[in-house]
Order: sequence, then C-alpha cells, then structure tokens
Amino acid sequence: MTKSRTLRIALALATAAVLAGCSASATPVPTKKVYTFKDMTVGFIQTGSESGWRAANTSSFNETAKSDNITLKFTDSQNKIENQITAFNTYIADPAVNVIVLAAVDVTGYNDVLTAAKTAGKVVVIEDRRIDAPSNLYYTYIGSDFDKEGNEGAAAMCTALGSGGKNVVEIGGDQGASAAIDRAKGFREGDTACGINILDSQYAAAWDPTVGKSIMEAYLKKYTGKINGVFAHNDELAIAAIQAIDASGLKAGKDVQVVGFDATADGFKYLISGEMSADIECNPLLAPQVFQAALDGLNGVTGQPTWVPSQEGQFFASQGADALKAILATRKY
Ligand code: GYE
Repeated sequence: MTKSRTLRIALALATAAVLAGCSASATPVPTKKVYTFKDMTVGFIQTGSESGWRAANTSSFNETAKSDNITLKFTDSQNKIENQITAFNTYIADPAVNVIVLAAVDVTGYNDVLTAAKTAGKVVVIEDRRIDAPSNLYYTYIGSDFDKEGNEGAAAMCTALGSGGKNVVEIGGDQGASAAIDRAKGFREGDTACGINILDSQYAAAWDPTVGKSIMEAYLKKYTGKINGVFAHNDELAIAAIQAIDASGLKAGKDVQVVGFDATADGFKYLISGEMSADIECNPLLAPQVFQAALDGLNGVTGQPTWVPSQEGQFFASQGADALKAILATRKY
C-alpha cells in the first residue's frame, strides 16, 4: 500500500474519531419515558351501583389499582349520562390524570368529550359496554359480546321450555345501554331455534329491579296462564320476576322458566334453588386487562385491537345444587 493511501486512511479514521467524540459531547438525544403503573392516574367513570355485577366491576378496579400502585379517581355517575360528561370534562382538565376509563351508561353521546380527551392527550379505554363512537377516539374497548350472550340466553330458554309452551315475556335493562340493546338483539336472533314467541317487552330504566318487579306483576295480570318463560336482562331483574311469579301462586322453575344474565352470587342462589333455569355469565373482573391496555397506550404501543371480548360461560339449574354450590365457592362475585 502506498504511503499517501495509508496517510489518507489514517486521516479518515482520525476525523471519524473526532466527530464521534464531538457527537458524544453534543446534547444527548432524550430517551423516551417508559411509563409504569405507578405513573398512572386514572379517572374512572363508573355507571353507578345498580347491580351485583356493577359492585364486582367497581371492586375489580379498586382492588387492582391498590395492588398495582395506580392512583384511581372514581366517579359514580348515578346512571345518568350527564354526570358522565361532567366527569369526563373534570378529568380532561385535571393535569394529574393521564388515563380515563369509561363504563358507559348509554351507547351514544360521548363523541365530543372523547375528542376533547384525545386533544388533551389522555389515553381513553372503554370498559364493560361498547359505545357507538369512532374507534380512533379511544385506545380500545374491553367488554362482553352481549349479542352472543343473548344468543346463549335464547338457546337456554329453548332448553328450559322443552316441549312446553313457547310464550316468553322480556324484562329489559336500561333501554339506552348497549348491554340491553345487544342482549335483546341476540336473544331474537336465537329465539327461532325453538319457535319462541315474545309476548311482550318492557324495559326497567337504570336496571331498577323495583321497576322490573312491577313489569312482571303487570305481565302476570295481562297474560294470566299464558306465560311460559321470562327473559330478564340481568340477575336482579330475573330475581324480581321470580319474586312476582312466586307471589302470584305460580312456581318459578316449574310453571315459568326464568333466564337471567351476569351469573352473580345472588343469581347462583336461584339456580341452586331451581327457581332460575339458566344464568348467562358476564365477566365484571376487567380491571387488570383495562389497566394493562391503558399502560400500553401511555407507552405508545400500537396495533391494539379495537375490541377485546371478555371470556365467560353459562350455568344451568340442571347442573344440580351440589355442583353449583361447588362452583359458587370458587367465584369472586
Ligand atoms: O349485566 C348489569 C349492569 O353492563 C354488563 O350492567 C353490564 C350490565 C350488567 O347494570 O347488571
């Protein structure tokens, strides 16, 4: 190798070393912050406290936030969407809050606050009930497939009715809630399997079991001797129907088959007694999934699915009291 080529290479190497040294002494490139749970302050907008399912859902968030060292700010919306909009605006304005979680009272009405939350850089996760809003306005939705639950409820009703009459009355949850809308839709998609005839359908605002009981009492007067089954949108409404049926002199589980949703501890009691024929499970223990999704959102993880469906089953009085008691002993709600 000639001397001049060696010199050129040596000069090039020296120049590179000097530049490397300069870049090392130049302003360091800021490293991206990696959030952990202790960095999360979550504004949790809950529907209210209308059922055992709701109590278990709230407990899931309180217990998981405590164990994961997450700061949780809680709003009980008293089942009013206007309270949820107010809470959204409060959390949007709160500089400490970096995550907002919504359990929606209604299926619509959130686009404006979702847009404002996005503009404010808050990560929003929808839990429990789906909403009709553009999916780019929230990070993800974690909740049940209520349409599938409705399908399962119809199949369970067909099994319970057997070869008997197929006249069924419906006691719905709050008419604005996707859980009620989709269970009703799913049940009607599945009720053709055995020719169920939905005699009547009424909705209990805010899922109020007192209203549910009055609806059933009115059905028993209007359709005396014609009701073979009750499709109730949650356990509290199913239990209210059973109480009205038993007070009328009929026997729930014998004269009238009742199908409920949620599979709460109270629902299990009526499966064990045989007064409820089937209970379609709806999983309320969503907080661990929700908080992990929110953390992913804070850390800029992309590719999150728009919807993460909950895993859940169904339970039947026909499983027998002993088997159901053993299952109940293993459940958290
Ligand atoms: O079935 C009912 C509660 O959204 C799945 O809301 C939830 C429903 C649940 O009021 O008990």
